[in-house]
Amino acid sequence: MAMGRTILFLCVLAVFPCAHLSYAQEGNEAQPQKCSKLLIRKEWRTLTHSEKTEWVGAVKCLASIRHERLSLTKDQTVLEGKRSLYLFDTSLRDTCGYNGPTPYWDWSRDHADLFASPVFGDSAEYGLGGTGDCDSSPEADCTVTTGAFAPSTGNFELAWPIPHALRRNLTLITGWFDHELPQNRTLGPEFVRNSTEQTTGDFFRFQYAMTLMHNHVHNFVGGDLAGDCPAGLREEDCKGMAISFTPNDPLFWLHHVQLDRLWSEWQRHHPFNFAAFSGMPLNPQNMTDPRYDLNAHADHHMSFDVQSVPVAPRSVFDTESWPLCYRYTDES
Ligand SMILES: *[C@@H]1O[C@H](CO)[C@@H](O)[C@H](O)[C@H]1NC(C)=O
Ligand SMILES: *[C@@H]1O[C@H](CO)[C@@H](O)[C@H](O)[C@H]1NC(C)=O
Ligand SMILES: *[C@@H]1O[C@H](CO)[C@@H](O)[C@H](O)[C@H]1NC(C)=O
Ligand SMILES: *[C@@H]1O[C@H](CO)[C@@H](O)[C@H](O)[C@H]1NC(C)=O
Ligand SMILES: [Cu+2]
Repeated sequence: MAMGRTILFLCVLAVFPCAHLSYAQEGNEAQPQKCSKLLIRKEWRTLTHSEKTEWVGAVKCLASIRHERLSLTKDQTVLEGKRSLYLFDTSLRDTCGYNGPTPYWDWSRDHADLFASPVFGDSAEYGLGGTGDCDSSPEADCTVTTGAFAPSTGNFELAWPIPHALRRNLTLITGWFDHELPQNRTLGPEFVRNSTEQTTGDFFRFQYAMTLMHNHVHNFVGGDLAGDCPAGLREEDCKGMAISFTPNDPLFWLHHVQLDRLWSEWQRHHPFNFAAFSGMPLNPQNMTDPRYDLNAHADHHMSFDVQSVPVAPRSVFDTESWPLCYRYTDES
């Protein structure tokens, strides 16, 4: 459940499809509970090789547990292939025995050369792999061939929401937008600082900046993180999908934890920010988007997808309280 905050947040942001996210709240709400300990979240490059290896191992463990819940398309068609059990951080720990820190990717450290980021490491033991092979053959499909999730590492296949290889196509200019600016323009420390320091008390403006950073990392990485339809699947099967492919890339979790960390930084930047929350649409011209809820407020129970229990934003404001129980290493 430790991913809950980002999940919640981005569903409010609602520019990227939210159905790819899930929040599982455990326990009994009527009984206030205390954190027995605080888990620590750390930047990926500060993890030791053995911590990285353990995290990668737990991700593979979780991704290998297949189940048959959820139909995938809007018309309730279930696609071939068992999906992995992939409800993240809590399951990594409870189901796959992970005990280490929850990692995040602070991409602002790499803004000047995102391609050289340590998150794209090629170690077959603990690297998350680099850009994919988009060219060697028509079937190459931007499959990631380096790192611990490459098909060549053996008897392992990611499977969200169906079994298929991890794909990436790192690029600063995607070609998807007119007059496109480089996708890293919002990923440097100055933009991040502006986002947290120039939006005091204004959730709407903070949300807007967060959405840009969120989307631009998805766009830069491409492949699964951009939710691309795998080559083996018919385009029309992908189109109606109620669940996005984006969490198939383990980098998804590192990126979303970073966004959660920025929210936490913003909350601590000024007392007006801590409980600031609103359901304002990002594009006020378009009130018809069903994903926007103008009436959303901190006590509003928001549902995400069929696997998740609705949760009120207020219950996840404080990362150091139950049910979240974590903190970031760089917080004082
Ligand atoms: C974006 O990346 C390019 C190429 O790596 C670099 O020259 C540029 O400074 C970066 N822009 C920002 C805002 O970091
Ligand atoms: C990969 O990204 C480049 C842009 O840098 C684009 O031209 C190309 O079509 C993409 N390849 C695939 C297979 O999506
Ligand atoms: C940060 O804010 C300052 C002051 O408003 C502005 O001049 C600058 O362009 C902003 N930088 C970025 C990267 O948005
Ligand atoms: C408004 O949102 C709806 C639902 O997502 C979409 O179909 C429509 O194209 C949007 N309109 C504009 C002007 O963006
Ligand atoms: Cu996302």
